[in-house]
Amino acid sequence: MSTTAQPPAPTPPTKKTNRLGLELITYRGGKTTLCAGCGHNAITERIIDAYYEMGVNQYKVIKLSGIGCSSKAPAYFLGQSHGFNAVHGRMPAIATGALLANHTLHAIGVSGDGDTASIGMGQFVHLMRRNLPMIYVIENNGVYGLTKGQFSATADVGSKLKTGVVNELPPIDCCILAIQLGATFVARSFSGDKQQLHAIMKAAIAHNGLSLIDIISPCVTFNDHTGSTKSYMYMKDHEEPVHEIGFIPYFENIDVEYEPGSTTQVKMHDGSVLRLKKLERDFDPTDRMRAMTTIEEANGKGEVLTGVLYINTEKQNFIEMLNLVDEPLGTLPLERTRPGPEVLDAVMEELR
Ligand SMILES: Cc1ncc(C[n+]2csc(CCOP(=O)(O)OP(=O)(O)O)c2C)c(N)n1
Ligand code: SF4
Ligand SMILES: [Mg+2]
Repeated sequence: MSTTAQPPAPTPPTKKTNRLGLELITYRGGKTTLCAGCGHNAITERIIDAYYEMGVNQYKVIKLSGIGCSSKAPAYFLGQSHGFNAVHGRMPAIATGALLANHTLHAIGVSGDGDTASIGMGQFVHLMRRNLPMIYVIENNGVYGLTKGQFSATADVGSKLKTGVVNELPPIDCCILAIQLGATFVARSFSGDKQQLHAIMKAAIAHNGLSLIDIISPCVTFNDHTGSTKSYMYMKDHEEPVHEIGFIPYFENIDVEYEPGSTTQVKMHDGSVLRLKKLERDFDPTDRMRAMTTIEEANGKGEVLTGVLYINTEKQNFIEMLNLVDEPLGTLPLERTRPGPEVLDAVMEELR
């Protein structure tokens, strides 16, 4: 029998977990069926990272979408959350109904530029106007990817399809529209800007109102060539971040040094802090009118302004405005939702 001492067994590396004790992998969904290199896949990764880092309880999340390659994305993240893949352009109505039935849920919608700015425009504008507390992501590639690359309503004037067709209609800027109509967190980013998009996603999770995030997300199959203004190359040359974004969730130590003169500090609803450090231009994301004109001016110069373009943490959201009871409406018993015969008799009496 050997008497040689055995070396201690190596301790297995401890797995990294979030504040709920969950690993990143648990925030994933099914395997993507989108094209390799599609910007939408990169956005999915940022959503997974953000929900993991924020320690969101997946069982309290509802994922919503319309129709399009982009609208398939919710199948690829938060595999344990509720989901509803709606009709083309009709996700806002489903989201509104779902949150009215249960306002304790956290909602994230993923849409495309076609799903939002063409067929879905009628629903989109009312969602913005209502400031429904949810995240609304537009995966914006300037084309209808799923139906083989026709121009969408966000395509820029002069942008060229592979076939040589040039777009002559002016684009709809969903960020300007959202700010004008009443959304309270409006951001633009680029699927290739990992750091910025990550910070924006986390801040949007903390926001207590409508968070509209318009993300330029190149379609590698139909709109990533020379002449397109929604390609990786174009965005590399034309993206203009307005600030450096720092986001400190409420459950982390907030006492980090910052330069007050050049940094706008916004306290979010849940106690998290958003720090926006100015870059070249003087941009104040709390000034609604200036935000709209600055985006418009940049558009005129062919620049794509990115960052948190507008934020308002004071305005009531739709659920608060309706003064709903605390419990989800969907869980109320019949006796609290159906008026009794005496109430109906009184109404009938009034109409007599
Ligand atoms: C009512 C209806 N009209 C038209 C279509 C066809 N259709 C499916 S996806 C789509 C556009 C998708 O474009 P977008 O929302 O930009 O998503 P992407 O595929 O580019 O991510 C269209 C027109 C449909 N499915 N339903
Ligand atoms: S067709 Fe375009 S938008 Fe659709 S998955 Fe492929 S690259 Fe993405
Ligand atoms: Mg599209």
